[in-house]
Amino acid sequence: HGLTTALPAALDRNEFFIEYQPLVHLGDGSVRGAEALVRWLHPQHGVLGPDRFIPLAEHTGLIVPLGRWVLEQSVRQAREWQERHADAGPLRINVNLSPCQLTHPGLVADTVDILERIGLDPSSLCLEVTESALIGADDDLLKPLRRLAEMGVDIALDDFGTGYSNLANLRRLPVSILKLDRSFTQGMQQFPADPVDLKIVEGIVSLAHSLDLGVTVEGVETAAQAEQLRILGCDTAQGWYYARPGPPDRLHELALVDA
Ligand code: G
Ligand code: G
Ligand code: MN
Ligand code: NA
Repeated sequence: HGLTTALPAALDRNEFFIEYQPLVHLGDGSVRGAEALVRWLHPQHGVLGPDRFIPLAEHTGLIVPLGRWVLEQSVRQAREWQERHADAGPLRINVNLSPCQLTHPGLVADTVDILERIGLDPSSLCLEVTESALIGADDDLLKPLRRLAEMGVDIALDDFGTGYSNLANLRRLPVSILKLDRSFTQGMQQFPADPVDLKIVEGIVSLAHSLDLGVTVEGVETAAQAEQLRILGCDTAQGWYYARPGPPDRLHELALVDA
């Protein structure tokens, strides 16, 4: 595969870049941070999304140095936002982790090193792990996440609600945020929302809050969705209604608008 063989050189040549999509507090509409989403500016094919190359990077092991690069860039960016917007409260950064990064022995040391070197408080970092990566996870897999959580890093369960995980299992996971899959948000498109989706989201929010977990919703595209999800008690939202993924300075503009 041409893309696969081009990946290692792409990292050396700095062809990857990161777009940031704001995370918004549903209660008051303020920007609280952003999710980092990696892209590849390929010299022939133009901008490639993560779906095109993350699976290849996972397969070849390049995901470990690429993931470390994404983490370092993102932590640096969060630090810069915080310096420029001390008044906006500490803006936070969410970074996606592949399952292969979880099993890599350097994860905790690399993360600690990056946070310390750049000077970002661990509580300003959230690592997103998909629900499917943690289904049936044994203690060896959970240990590094647990250590990061003890340091104050938030762990979010991404795409929550699609993985058929045992809900009782949640207690065992060092997770502090549930990131509801976009499919639930889609059920809120009409007003009133799909009654089954309403019941499910109501149940998830109530379970999450009783376990002291935050709830983030993805894929919010309309004011009606945002309003229904706010009424249902979701805490944080992300989606095109607020902003598409974009360059880091977009967050400065958005955070300044509500400051
Ligand atoms: O960028 P886009 O909105 O198309 O995101 C598609 C998927 O790619 C998302 O589910 C996201 O979790 C994943 N993704 C984006 N950036 C990264 C990254 O840096 N590392 C990993 N492992 N996945 C990412
Ligand atoms: O980590 P995750 O796969 O959840 O990454 C978010 C993905 O969802 C990215 O591909 C991003 O571009 C996409 N996305 C973000 N906001 C919206 C939205 O409002 N609607 C839709 N359809 N997709 C979105
Ligand atoms: Mn994500
Ligand atoms: Na997701």
